[in-house]
Amino acid sequence: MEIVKTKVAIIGSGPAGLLLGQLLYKAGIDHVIVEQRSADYVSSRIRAGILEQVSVDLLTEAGVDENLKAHGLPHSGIEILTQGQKHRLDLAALTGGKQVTVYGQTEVTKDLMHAREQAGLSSYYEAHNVQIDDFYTQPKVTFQYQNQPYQIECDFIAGCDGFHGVCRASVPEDKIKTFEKVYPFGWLGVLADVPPVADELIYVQSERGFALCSMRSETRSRYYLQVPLTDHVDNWSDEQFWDELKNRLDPESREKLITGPSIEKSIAPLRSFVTEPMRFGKLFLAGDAAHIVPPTGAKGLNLAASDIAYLSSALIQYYLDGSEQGINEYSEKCLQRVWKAERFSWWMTHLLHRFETESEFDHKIKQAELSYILGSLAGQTTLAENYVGLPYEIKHLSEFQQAS
Ligand code: RFL
Ligand code: PHB
Repeated sequence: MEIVKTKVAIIGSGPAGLLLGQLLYKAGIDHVIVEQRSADYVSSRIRAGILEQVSVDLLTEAGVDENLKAHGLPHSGIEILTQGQKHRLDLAALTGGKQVTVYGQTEVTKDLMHAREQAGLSSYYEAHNVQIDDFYTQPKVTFQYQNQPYQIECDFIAGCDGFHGVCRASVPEDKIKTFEKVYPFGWLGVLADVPPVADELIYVQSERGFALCSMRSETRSRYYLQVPLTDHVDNWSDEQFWDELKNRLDPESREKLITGPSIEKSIAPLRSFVTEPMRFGKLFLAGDAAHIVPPTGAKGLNLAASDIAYLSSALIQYYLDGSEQGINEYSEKCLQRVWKAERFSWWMTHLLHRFETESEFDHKIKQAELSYILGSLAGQTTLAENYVGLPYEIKHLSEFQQAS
């Protein structure tokens, strides 16, 4: 058996695990990443597209913002289409100048993997049968790598292994509580090399269900349709997808929509899910391993980033001056922000989707709520300040260094 000793073992090489690795590397903290999939698989997954300003700032601090600054598209507004009318929310004007950046999660992942490779840091891709043990005493991670058994002995384990990972599943049942809501529909997503229908994202509430017009660049579009949970991607030809999208759009957008062959098509179920607490002895959960939001508020990747901001800061504090304060506060601080993002994502999902079970009364109330939000400065501000991302404070590496 190969024995590896390190300070932090990171399980999962999604954006959460990679970003934590990069921030620990910057602080000179020894760590490894263990990932069950191949590097190619990880770097080609198509997922999120919107970064809050605080996430952009964190990627800048991690030193992986070169491509982001060159190719990310800053957006200062979004459109909401309801009852055939588009309404623009001027995010920047409503939030004192804040905006979001359109930059694919795929690109974030590639940038972080590239930085990791350049720095020559240890990653075990295609690790099989990953298991974590003794995280209340002396943490261990075991797995098979290139047909060899490995054991990592470490101070801490960072469970960044997503919703289906092994870390949350390893916590004793009496130490963990989960909260869940599953929605009766999914999002059918299509990626296509066609120019976006508009300069800004359009969130569409229609009698036929929700739709979203998003993008990855000026030449690559990402569109979504609300579909029943029972639907299957094979039921949707490209032509059927474009026809249904057109049916949910306003006449002007329908006219402007440029269609083309899909380069990716998939259905994602929608779920709200929170784990409490997010720390178990020397095991920390971060990102989708700890919580899931429906994608309507564009919060999943951004929450993963804010968890990592808190976790990296806590670990840096521990290794620089021996203080356990950040470690002890990790779960509570994360959960405060997580629940607010859960609430916002749930609310946006309710407001904009068609629920089969909703009565005519429920439907009318929802229309009235949307009409109120869009017609009121207070309503618009509430939506905008949640969408651009709620602020949070952490101590940065440079501040620790100045203090010591
Ligand atoms: P990930 O990305 O799932 O990465 C977890 C990694 O752990 C690995 N793993 C294991 N490794 C070792 N051993 C095991 N036993 C393991 N089990 C799993 C996995 O292979 C994987 O590599 O979690 P992470 O890092 O927490 O990142 C979270 C984000 O990926 C997620 O929240 C977002 O994609 C959500 N999301 C969005 N978030 C936003 O902020 N803005 C958006 O616009 C947005 N749009 C979306 C989204 C998610 C979507 N889908 C597909 C659910 C749109 C969609 C359609
Ligand atoms: C995306 O571009 O994939 C995207 C954008 C906004 C969302 C969800 C997904 O709310």
